[in-house]
Amino acid sequence: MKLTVHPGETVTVVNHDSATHTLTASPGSAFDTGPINPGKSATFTAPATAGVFPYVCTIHASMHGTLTVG
Ligand SMILES: [Cu+2]
Repeated sequence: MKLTVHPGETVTVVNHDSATHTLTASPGSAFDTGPINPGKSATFTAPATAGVFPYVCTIHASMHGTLTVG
């Protein structure tokens, strides 16, 4: 999934799935929601600098996307 946010923005992630997921910057450590249980949400602060930040779900290796900050 591709997401686009503004630098420093507070981003809320809602897990609409039936499994627990994370949204974790990788490579790097720019953001990490930690585990988000089904039906729950988590917030993180977007990086303060513009760029494209790949992310993964640390629980499901096949799940990944990019967060574009600009
Ligand atoms: Cu997952």
